[in-house]
Amino acid sequence: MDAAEKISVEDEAVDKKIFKDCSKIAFYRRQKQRLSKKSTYRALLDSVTEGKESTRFQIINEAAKVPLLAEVYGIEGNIFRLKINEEAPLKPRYEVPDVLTSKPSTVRLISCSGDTGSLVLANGKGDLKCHITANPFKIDLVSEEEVVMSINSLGQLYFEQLQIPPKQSRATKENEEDTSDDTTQENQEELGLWEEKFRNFVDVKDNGPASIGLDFSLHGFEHVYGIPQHAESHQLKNTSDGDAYRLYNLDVYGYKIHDKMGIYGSVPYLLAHKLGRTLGIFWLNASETLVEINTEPAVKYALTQMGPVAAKEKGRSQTDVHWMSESGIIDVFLLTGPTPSDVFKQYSYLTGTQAMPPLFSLGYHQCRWNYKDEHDVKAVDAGFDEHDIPYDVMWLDIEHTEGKRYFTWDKKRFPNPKRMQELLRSKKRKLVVISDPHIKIDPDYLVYAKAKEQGFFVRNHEGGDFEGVCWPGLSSYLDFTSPKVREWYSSLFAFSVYQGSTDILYIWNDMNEPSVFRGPELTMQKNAIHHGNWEHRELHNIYGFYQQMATAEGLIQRSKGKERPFVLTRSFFAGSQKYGAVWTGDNTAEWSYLKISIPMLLTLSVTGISFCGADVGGFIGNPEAELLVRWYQAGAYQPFFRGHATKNTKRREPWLFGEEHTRLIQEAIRERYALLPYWYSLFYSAHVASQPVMRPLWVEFPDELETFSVEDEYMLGSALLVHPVTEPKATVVDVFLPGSSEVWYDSKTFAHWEGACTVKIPVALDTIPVFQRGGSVVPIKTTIGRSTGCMTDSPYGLWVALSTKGSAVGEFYLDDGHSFQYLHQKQFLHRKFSFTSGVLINSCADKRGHYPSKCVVEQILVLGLKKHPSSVTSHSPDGKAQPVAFTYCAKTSTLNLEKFSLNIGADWKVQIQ
Ligand code: NBV
Repeated sequence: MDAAEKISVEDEAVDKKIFKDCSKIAFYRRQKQRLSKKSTYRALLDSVTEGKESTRFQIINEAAKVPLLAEVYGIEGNIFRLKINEEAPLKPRYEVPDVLTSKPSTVRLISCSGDTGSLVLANGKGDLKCHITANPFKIDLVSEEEVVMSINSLGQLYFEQLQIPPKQSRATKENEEDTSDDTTQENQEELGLWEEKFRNFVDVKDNGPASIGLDFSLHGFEHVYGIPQHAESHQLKNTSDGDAYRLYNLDVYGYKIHDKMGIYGSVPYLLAHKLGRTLGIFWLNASETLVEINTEPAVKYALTQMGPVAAKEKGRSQTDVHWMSESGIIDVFLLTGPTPSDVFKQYSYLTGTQAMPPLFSLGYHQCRWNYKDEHDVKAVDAGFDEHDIPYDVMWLDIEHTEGKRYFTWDKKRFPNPKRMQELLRSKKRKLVVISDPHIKIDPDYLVYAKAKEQGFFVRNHEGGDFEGVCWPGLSSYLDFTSPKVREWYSSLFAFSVYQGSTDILYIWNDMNEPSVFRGPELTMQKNAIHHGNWEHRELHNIYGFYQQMATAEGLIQRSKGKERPFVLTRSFFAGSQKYGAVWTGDNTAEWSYLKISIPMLLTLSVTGISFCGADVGGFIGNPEAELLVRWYQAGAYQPFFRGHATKNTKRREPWLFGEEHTRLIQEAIRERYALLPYWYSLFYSAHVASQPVMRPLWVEFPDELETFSVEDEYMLGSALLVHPVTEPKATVVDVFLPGSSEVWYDSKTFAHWEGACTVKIPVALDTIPVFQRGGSVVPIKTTIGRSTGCMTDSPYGLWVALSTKGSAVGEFYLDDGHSFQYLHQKQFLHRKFSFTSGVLINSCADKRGHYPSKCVVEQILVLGLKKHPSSVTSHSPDGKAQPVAFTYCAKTSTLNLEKFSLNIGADWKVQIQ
């Protein structure tokens, strides 16, 4: 299939035949077949050695007799790590590098073994224990005397030892412990040990079978989440009657929804939650991975004539999670919580937190495949100003280049890229251009020639450069797994090298699964060779991670380390949050895709990737005006906010759908801009404190069972609850307001409700159901400009929503919005607002930070104030007391302080009497 063919094929929905389901995956079949035979592992506890960092012992399979080496580590912050590898593999097995932020600090485990058949390892405090049973081998994770998780209690530990290829050794059969009776041609094919066929593709495996697997039983848990990316519900489903969740990064244009097939990115990290405890399982493996989930609920329902009734309480609920990977080693981190917030911190301790985005990137982004030429860009840019719609970033897709040669410009369409960027700069706007990992094979193309000369491409099985077809035609693929290649790629972003680039140009990495048009499942052959002679199969899922890493580094370097980068990537892995933003790829302009964007983004958010979004409007197809409006309204309340459309779609800039719809889109985007101070503060909290920006309700209300399955609404930070309208012609939405001691305020009408109820909210096309939680303070901008940069000096407002006890707290973070000075020079402002007993106080939240701001708070809105005040007085830092003008509305219990003017960064208070 060539590029043109691909587009025409892609006019239709995804052709699932191109992609494997589990039955087509040989290591899955092998594990299933072998596990049905039940051969168990035994831990040899007389082999235990206690090293400085870990406790090691051998485990042995009763059939294979070849020992495996298990290592248990205690890691700072209540984390356990279990590694299992062959004791003496024929050659080293791949261990994923570059994902762990630094070597995690280990804590000494104290062994307090009971009897000969078991070993107990405890963390320093003794409240967490690993109870290892020798035969059959099993590990129980015990927290405060409760077994919360068992490992290998189902006996699914599976480890294929590396073997000498059959051609080289007549003794092979002896090593193939489990296949000795399966030597028929047919069976060899079925097992896919050294060769695996799929459609017209043959995967030749020089290393033979190397797959691994292990089971985890989560006791008392029936709610599990995570393991993106799938177009599926937030809460993971049982896989017992269908395919496992697949983690294999693939380019699936118009992916099907409610499907467990792998799409663009993979984070092999699962969270489990129950009342009183949250856990995480981080399976550090970058090869193709499958995850089976089996949940047994505590309560079974029986059907009677009167309808379903809860049958007798069955012991305890349990969720079994079975991980299987094609190769590598078992390297798994057990995050023990106990709270959701603790698990987020534990995970980011291992993989890093969300990069602090430059402020502009939280504004609205305008993209299309393609904005044709400079003139088109100019006209679209002007359109925003004409219609008074703020936006921050113009995007250029692949056609901006000279024949899809990244780092170049099509001279006819973009004769003067710097001039174009100056126009954007004059409005404090930015440009993002695309840069894919495939490089056109063209000796006259400098990027190609240099990479070729230095041997920077992925190699094929035969040792030459890997060649595959992508947008430019025949291409080679940069080997981003090599530090040298990354260093070189980063250097291409230097202003002196990247002709026509300026400091307002940022980058978009697409097709980095990697997408290879004629490849198996539209990706790279698994036996392609990377740096260090590793096969592609070992590291497939981390390829895109490395491209984004090198791109972000390039943008930092071009500014001599001063400026924060912005890089959007389609493919990602655990830890990608450190390098920028992620989006959900090629979705479709249908209501169901708008709806599923919420759970998809919630899943990314709880797995560390806070900066995520879905193409507004739906990439494929033409949304009707109502859908487009609803999508803008939803997108305005999602972290990465970009309108995008594929090539053959009708133009859909916000003003092309009639006056009324233009106004509604404008309104939604303006709401986004009004809330920017809150967004930015939330990103700071994600960056420094690991808390997701977009939060499923269970994260904020972990003690309320009713929240555990909610995924049509969510929290932004801890203050706002958003329930986007995702149904056509909606006149009402059912909004669940959690928390029996909470009070919630409609952000527009100020109507309020007590929590723990579902309310019917009437909606018109201009309604975005957003509710502020009583007890919170949300900082906003009161004046909206053309772009975030134009709003630097504009005034602030505070929405103070009182709790049932009449109090509220909130935070506000500010820095220059673009540099690393907040980090290196502590040039930031971190304020705290608190309201109690009628007094609102603005105080410093972090004394280390200093950042002068001219901005004032000019409006304060207090929601839920029951009594008409007799006076309001402000007390400024110099001790001056001044009366403040106010209006009070008894009907809605709101107090509005206008004509207020106190600096946002100063200590002051306002007294309401
Ligand atoms: O570069 C073109 C598109 C891009 O617009 C889209 O956002 C990506 O997800 N890209 C995929 C490649 C082609 C898709 C058919």
